[in-house]
Amino acid sequence: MRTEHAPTIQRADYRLLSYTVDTVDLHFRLDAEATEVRSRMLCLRNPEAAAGPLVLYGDALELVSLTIDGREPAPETIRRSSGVMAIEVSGDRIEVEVVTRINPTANTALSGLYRSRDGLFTQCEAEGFRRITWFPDRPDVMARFTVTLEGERAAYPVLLSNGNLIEAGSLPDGRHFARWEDPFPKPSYLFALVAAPLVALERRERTSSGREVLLQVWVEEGNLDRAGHAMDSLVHSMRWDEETFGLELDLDRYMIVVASDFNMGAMENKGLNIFNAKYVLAKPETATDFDYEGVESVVAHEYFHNWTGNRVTCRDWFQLTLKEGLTVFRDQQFSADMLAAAAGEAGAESARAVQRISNVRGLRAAQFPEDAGPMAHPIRPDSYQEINNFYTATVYEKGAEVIRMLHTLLGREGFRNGMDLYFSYHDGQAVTCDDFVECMAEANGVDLDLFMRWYGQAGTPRLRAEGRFDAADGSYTLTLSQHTPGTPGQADKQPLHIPVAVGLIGPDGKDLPLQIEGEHHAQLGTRVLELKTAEASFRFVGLPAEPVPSLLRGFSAPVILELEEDEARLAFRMAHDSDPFNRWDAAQRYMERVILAQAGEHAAGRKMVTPQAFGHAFRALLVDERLDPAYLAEVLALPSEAYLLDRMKPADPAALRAALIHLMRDLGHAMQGDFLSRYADLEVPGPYRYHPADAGRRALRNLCLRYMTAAEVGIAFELAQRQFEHAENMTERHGALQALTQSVAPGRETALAAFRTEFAGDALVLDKWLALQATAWRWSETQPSGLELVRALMQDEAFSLSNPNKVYALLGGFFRGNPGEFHRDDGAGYAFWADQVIALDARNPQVASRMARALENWQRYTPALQALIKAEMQRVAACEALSSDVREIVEKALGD
Ligand code: B3K
Ligand code: ZN
Repeated sequence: MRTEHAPTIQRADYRLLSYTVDTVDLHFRLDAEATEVRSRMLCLRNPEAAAGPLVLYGDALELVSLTIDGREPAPETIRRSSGVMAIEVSGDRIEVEVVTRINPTANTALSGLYRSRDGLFTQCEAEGFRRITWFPDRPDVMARFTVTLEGERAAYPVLLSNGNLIEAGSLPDGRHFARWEDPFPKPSYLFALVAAPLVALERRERTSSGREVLLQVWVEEGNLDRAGHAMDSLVHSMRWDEETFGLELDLDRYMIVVASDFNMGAMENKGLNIFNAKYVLAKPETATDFDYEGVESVVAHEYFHNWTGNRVTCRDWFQLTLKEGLTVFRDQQFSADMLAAAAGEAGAESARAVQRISNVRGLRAAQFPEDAGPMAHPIRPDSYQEINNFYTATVYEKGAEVIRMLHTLLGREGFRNGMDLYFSYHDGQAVTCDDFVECMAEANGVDLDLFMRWYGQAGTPRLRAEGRFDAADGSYTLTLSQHTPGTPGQADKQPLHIPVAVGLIGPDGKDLPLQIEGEHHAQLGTRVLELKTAEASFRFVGLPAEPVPSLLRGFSAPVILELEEDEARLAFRMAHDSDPFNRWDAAQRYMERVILAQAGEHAAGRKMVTPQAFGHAFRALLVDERLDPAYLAEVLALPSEAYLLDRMKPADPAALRAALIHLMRDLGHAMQGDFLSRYADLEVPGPYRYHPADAGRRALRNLCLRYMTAAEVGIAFELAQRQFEHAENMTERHGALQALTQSVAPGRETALAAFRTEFAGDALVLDKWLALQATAWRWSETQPSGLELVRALMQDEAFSLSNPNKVYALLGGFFRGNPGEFHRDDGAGYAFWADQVIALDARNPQVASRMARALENWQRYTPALQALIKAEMQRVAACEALSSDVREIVEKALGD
């Protein structure tokens, strides 16, 4: 028998609770197998809500006792249904005491209180607090928390919770306690505790108003030398938020704690952020430049949540993008500013483009496919079965794009004024996306009603552009039209308010002055057109010659631009577009065209040939020493396979892989001299420092090496080998190992084995080792298939099904990062996928659901693959005890 469908929660069903919590006093008697939690709540009747019972939520709890105003409630006053307890109470103030018992070691879902290595950690967002105690576990219930932690001193020498430490001391029998008080009312999802043997890197800083704050990064003994970069990133984030938004740290103490087992990147618990080790620990020998960037941006993201998320939080989980879209936008701006500051004035524009490119790469690879599949949802969804499934690229990344559009439309100052108003109205409240956008509108005296459609409409809009030049009067008419394809449950779409940043390039490659008919003056450079209807035309006048349009500069809206451009135009923009983002995008479009054409040839059994003109355009950039290396590394890197598959109809992963291999080999071979000389020139002298300029050189140098080893250029294997052996930092080490792995290099296996031995005790580095192999292409028939390799690696001690990072590295790497190997035509990859999803679901539904999502877009593949995937998906769906997480995914994918 199958389990029931999980109930669907509707946004429209939101109701205020009749009783909320004013204060809560928690007492934990910590034990790895049996922790006792006593919660005393002062609950208040909400005068604005309809009369009703006290509602508490609980999940996987052993209830020890429950009293209301000191008495056990009569059984007939309690109604219980799955996970909800409704108690008939009377009075405006009631004291509720609940005692529960939980088993952190048995909690393999890593939600609630769980054990990781020698410590106890919590993860409460979205609904983990109800796995600790019965509570009105909703974000609109904001209470003041006091927390007492009690445990064995030897096992748990460090006891942390939110806010300020107000008392600590010894207890009999080798036990001790600590009492924490958080002065800010907060929703239960921001509660946290840590009890573990840890040590802290500490720093004292002054906030802009002169208050001294204590910053701590807590890590396992022996890892203090990897905590410095996270600390620096935290201080930079503090300064940035003070300078950019006038927002200051509000606590006396701010802690970051590392956990080795963690479902996602990190969590913004008030004053006590808990982080996946991957986003804290970094030292040159073990972390790549990319890891350093990741640490900086995740530390910033969680820090920025203190205002956008914690001080002002979400009324309900449908509003998730209120805090996530906004906070991603803030962390993206922060990273761009950090890169620009490091680059200096002359390099700032290109440095910012590098950041923008990486954001857009992410959006196109993850969010566009999501928005075109069975899980498509607006940034503010209307319904869900499992909220954990809605921490998506749409809510986060498209959500950030929506905020960015507001920033573009209102300007920096206008946006800041809107933010100021938002905090002045809503500090300390749980609010909605409408409240946010209304502040933006009010502060700027504009009407954003039409703009609100971005919050309710799913799917990636297509922006069509057509230009007509009239040589007789020197005018250029640009007609923009929009269309959004239907998505599940939302067939009809309305026109959206789309900012379109435009430039017109003259025949000499320089931007032309832009003057729209009726205007008195021309303006130089880019300007933003606003498309608010299904179609609109803009007539530019006074043009000396036919221009080449450069549209959607800086990716001014999260849309797919449909513009007819021949190869000559693409090459022209690749060489001249003054907007560095669009210059990159021209190269990507050209590559996409070449790759998809070649994949088509391959699928039809014809020979693949790289067009000469493309080679010329590519080479012109490769040898252009005026371009910043970090930027050039982005320009010369191929579009992601995920994005290309999304653009391919039907998606044929094997043909695509063949085309990619062919193109890399062709380019590497044809330009070997250029790759070689750039490789030689780009060497970074001196000891490692994490600096964008050095990182850019290393990135481009590693990319050159990859093209060369792919093409089996004689000296390349030797260079890669030498780099692997002599590198003193992980960026170069890893780059060399990747170049060896992604090729037929004879030293491949030996290098992998040496790396495995050298880093045998280092979980994070071993994750890289797993991921490199999971994502390896098959460069020759003599190499093992991806599936064989992944199966073998599952037996390696470096792997464990219970550690999320390992699952993401090996299984995630294979399912998502290696389509060419995963989508075998015998379907063995899919059978393996189903087995793993089922096995994982029994331990950790959130991790399982992420893996399950790797095949949700199965209907995009070739008919033969579709049939194979469907059968395996049905096998998963037929399992008796699936979590609501995985069930929602497979049922939506199957269209049930
Ligand atoms: N807010 C958390 C994400 C929680 C995910 C819960 N399944 C991290 C972040 O976005 O900063
Ligand atoms: Zn976040």
